[in-house]
Amino acid sequence: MATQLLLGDEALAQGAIDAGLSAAYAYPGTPSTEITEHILRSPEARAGEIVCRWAANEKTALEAALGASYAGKRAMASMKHVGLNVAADPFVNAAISGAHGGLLVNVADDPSMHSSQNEQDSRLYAELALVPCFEPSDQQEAYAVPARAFELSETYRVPVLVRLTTRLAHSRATVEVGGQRPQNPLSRPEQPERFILLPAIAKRSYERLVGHQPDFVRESEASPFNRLSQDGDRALGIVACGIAYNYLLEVTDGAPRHPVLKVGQYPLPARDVEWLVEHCGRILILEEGYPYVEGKLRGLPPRSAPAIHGRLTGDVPRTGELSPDIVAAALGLSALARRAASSVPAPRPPAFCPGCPHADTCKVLAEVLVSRRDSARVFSDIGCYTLGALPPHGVIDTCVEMGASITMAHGASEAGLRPAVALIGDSTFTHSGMTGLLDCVNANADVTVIIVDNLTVAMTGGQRSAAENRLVSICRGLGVDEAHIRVIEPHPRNHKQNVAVLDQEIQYPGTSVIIAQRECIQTAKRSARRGARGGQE
Ligand SMILES: Cc1ncc(C[n+]2csc(CCOP(=O)(O)OP(=O)(O)O)c2C)c(N)n1
Repeated sequence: MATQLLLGDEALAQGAIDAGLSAAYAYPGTPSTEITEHILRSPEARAGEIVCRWAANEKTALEAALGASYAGKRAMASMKHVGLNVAADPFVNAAISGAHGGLLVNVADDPSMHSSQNEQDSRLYAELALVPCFEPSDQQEAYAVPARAFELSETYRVPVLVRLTTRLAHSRATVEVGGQRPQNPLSRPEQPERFILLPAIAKRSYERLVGHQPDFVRESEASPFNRLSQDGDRALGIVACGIAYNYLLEVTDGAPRHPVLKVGQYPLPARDVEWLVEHCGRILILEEGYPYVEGKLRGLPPRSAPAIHGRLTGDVPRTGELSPDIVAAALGLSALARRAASSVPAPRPPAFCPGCPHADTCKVLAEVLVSRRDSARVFSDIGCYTLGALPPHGVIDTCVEMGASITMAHGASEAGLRPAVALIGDSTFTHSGMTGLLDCVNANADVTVIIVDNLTVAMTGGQRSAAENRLVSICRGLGVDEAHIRVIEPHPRNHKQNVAVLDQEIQYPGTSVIIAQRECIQTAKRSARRGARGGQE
């Protein structure tokens, strides 16, 4: 055994490597990105020839992992919570086809929306797909989960969801690591037809999956990630899920005064829940995300005895992430000594980096739209360029979810709202913008699409973009008229001519694409530094 100082994300990745992982696919997204970055940097992963790739989006990542699992290998796909919306189709259906080699779907949820547009709770997806879910409470458990999750996946031939939340994903602790399992050999599924989800086969497979539900409950009851302590004052019983258990230990100096059910594996361990309900006067539920366990325990109509307390009753705030202070308050303990106010940095509004090419594109947009502001709308997307919504630019009207810029502009234009402009990043375009552009071309929609191509996925730290230097040919291949695919360099020295190009294309009553290409100022600086150090960084 050795110890390493690891983020929760990294501990999960290292646990998977040590548990015989062969293939890892992912699309970046905070707070999940470091899972894949750890594998990309790992000497063991390199020595073991573990395939590790950024995919075009979460759906393609999960499907590639499913393919590796079909080939008998242990595989995983990693993403942020909203990424699972994109990958929901393969996720739910892979539960029916089943896995062959162990298959993990690692999802990092972002309660409090530190870098997301919602705080959806991935445990509901595990329930929707009828598959087990793990939720580690600390970095050591994040390391231990993959071995157990791969085992469960291979025993029952189902994908398994692993849920992290922001604070665990992004905080470091020492983790004991060691004991590498070999990778699986290449093999074919024993019943290959279960991967053909024609209705007759899918019905049988679905029955199989439903039939395993009691097994999953039994596995949860026997799991080392679930633990019931019956000690202490039974006036109150506590259910603490995932990182909430860690907070509970923190505020009680490791010795809670009441019985505690620690939950780290779902479905809920029914026997332990029953014990708590039968023996405790009241129950307090501590969980990050939705009041998921709380809703189950309250029942419908809500049970009157024992009373169930949590987010639904206001004992814990209904939204946002938990903290030790919130847990202490819910237990009626005095809040922990807060850090001196002066040591907490004042929040700063985000802004474009000095020299960012997106800022130049926003200036071009502002100038072209100034005389059309009453009618023109800019439908945008998620990425650094979304900062164009904020002062001093204020040129963006929408940002809903990845890919929604081109498609919303299409619908708005056909509804009569013109000029309709779509502003989308290069990675977002290949993630989920290309199909929307095809719709525009097929309808010859009056939409001007600006792809801000900074040659990287800047928002999440500068991963490689999926279609580096191939955007023109992709747009051509999707059928955009060659004469209306324009490439500009967003730079102050080109401002005037870029304004003229955008002005022309907005007047064109069909689908046009402007590719505004200049490298991200941050990746450019990094590669310049690397160059100066002879390639070392
Ligand atoms: C479904 C989903 N997956 C991942 C993310 C995280 N994310 C937000 S924007 C983005 C890509 C940004 O890259 P790009 O479009 O090239 O714009 P840039 O930040 O480089 O300007 C990613 C990965 C997300 N918000 N939603």
